Amino acid sequence: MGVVNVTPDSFSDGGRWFDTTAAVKRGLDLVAQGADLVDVGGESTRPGATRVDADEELRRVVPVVRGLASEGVTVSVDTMRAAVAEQAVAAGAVLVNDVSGGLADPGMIPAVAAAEVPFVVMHWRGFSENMNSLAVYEDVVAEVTAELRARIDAVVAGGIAPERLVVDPGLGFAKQAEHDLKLVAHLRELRALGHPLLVAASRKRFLGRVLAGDSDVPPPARERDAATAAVSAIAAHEGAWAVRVHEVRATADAVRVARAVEGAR
Ligand code: PMM
Repeated sequence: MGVVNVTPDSFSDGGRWFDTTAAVKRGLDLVAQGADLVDVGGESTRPGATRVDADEELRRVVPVVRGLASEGVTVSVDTMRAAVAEQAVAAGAVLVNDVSGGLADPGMIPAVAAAEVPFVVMHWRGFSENMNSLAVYEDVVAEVTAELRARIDAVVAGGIAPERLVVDPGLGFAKQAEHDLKLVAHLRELRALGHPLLVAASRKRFLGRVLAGDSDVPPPARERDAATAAVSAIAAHEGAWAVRVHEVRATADAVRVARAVEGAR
């Protein structure tokens, strides 16, 4: 899954694709690099980000979804708003990726149920403005798994078919670097929830921390793509359904290698 953030302020690629034509071109580039689907978002969720209003989010997202879908690209929409999900699906999106797992907007679950499209349920504890204060766990793997299970139950009770659900540990969302690493080390437990697993480590802070080593100076987000591909290989090896990344080529290669090694077992 390649990422196109149509935002001025996403932490790793903010401002680069903040124009419909550039964003559509970027999505096509990601497909050429090997992406099977392109995730289009219009609201930054970096820590501390404030929310964009719904009209602005629609203005950013819908033309890009339409442009990519009309080129035959499989498009998902990254949104916490039901109205954006609905209009994106009408414009050709075939999957709704809600980082709040349906918690941010009470209209989301009924909207996705009615649209009959797959839904990504991500582990989420609160909006970006204050999510760092929510990064408190005794056993992050057990708590994230239990909280995801509760969300799955709620989403299914709300009418979305269980076979349409994808789960995601929400790396970096109300999590410190050590929590993210622990979750990547225990993807198998998340697989045991019984749904396809999406892993989105791309360029995130925990990779910056790992790469900083003793220097304590993380490389900039755009220099974390090799580290991202390493997580992609691990995720593929652990049976993830998809990985969500900003640069696709290295990850597509990593996933191919992981699959070939699996095939040689
Ligand atoms: N992370 C971001 C945005 N959308 N969606 C899912 N399903 N999982 C994630 O971890 C996730 C996401 C934040 O990253 P970005 O703004 O750099 O793309």
